[in-house]
Amino acid sequence: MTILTRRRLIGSIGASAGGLLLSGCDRIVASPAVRHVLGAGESLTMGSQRLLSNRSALAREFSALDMSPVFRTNGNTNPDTDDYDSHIAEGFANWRLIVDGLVRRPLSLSLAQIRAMPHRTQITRHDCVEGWSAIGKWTGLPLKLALDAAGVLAAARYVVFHCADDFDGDPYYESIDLIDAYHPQSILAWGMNDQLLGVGHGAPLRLRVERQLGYKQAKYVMRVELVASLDKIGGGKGGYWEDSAGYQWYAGI
Ligand SMILES: Nc1nc2c(c(=O)[nH]1)N[C@H]1C(S)=C(S)[C@@H](COP(=O)(O)O)O[C@H]1N2
Ligand SMILES: [Mo]
Repeated sequence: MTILTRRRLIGSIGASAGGLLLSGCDRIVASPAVRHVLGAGESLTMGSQRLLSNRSALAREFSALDMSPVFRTNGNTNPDTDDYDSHIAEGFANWRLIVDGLVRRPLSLSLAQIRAMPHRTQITRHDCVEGWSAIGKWTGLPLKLALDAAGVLAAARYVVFHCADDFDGDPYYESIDLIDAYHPQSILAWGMNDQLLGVGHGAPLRLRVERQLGYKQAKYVMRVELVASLDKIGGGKGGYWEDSAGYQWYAGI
């Protein structure tokens, strides 16, 4: 972000934001097919049906007037590794998002490819467990589209987000279940507040999973892995803070 000119930033978001892709994407979100996937399952009991449809409800979306003048950064604000430094220097031209694990077709996507896919924009409130909130505008690839492109296998139950940063050698990672992964507001964001996502907020790609707390919003995402169990990932509790500080894995709000 630092080495990109303002003109290029505005150009790249401006070119896509008003285009057909956006409306196409909004249609995807509104389509009964997606709702069917989210609330699906003829054999489910009434109780689990209710649970699923609750979880598919949208987080509140705000208007541009509600956006916080300052959206603070938190946790790691730069992975500070040699590898990441080179990506900054190259404007993330050689960054790849890997989608692998329990998928039919593992993917390696460049940012150019990701930005050429349909995107969704949402203005939402971020709630950090430390007691602060901020309203920001996020633009990115619906996670569902990445998962569909890779072809999720029936054995997969969780999506793990591997990040480029660590705390004292323990890599930051997070995970969600497939209900949240297919939620229409779950996106891999590459834009924030009408600019390309900055380093402090997780460039070049960060998760937005709007029904959960701040620590689930993994920044610096470089790999999305589909797994059947979280047992063998990190400390086995599904995320960096879950492993190290006993935070809840399901941080629903
Ligand atoms: N990779 C990574 N993701 C992360 C963190 C982090 O330290 N590393 N911190 C989390 C926490 S606790 C919060 S509140 C948000 C902060 O996002 P922001 O810096 O864009 O405000 O990122 C979350 N995701
Ligand atoms: Mo947080």
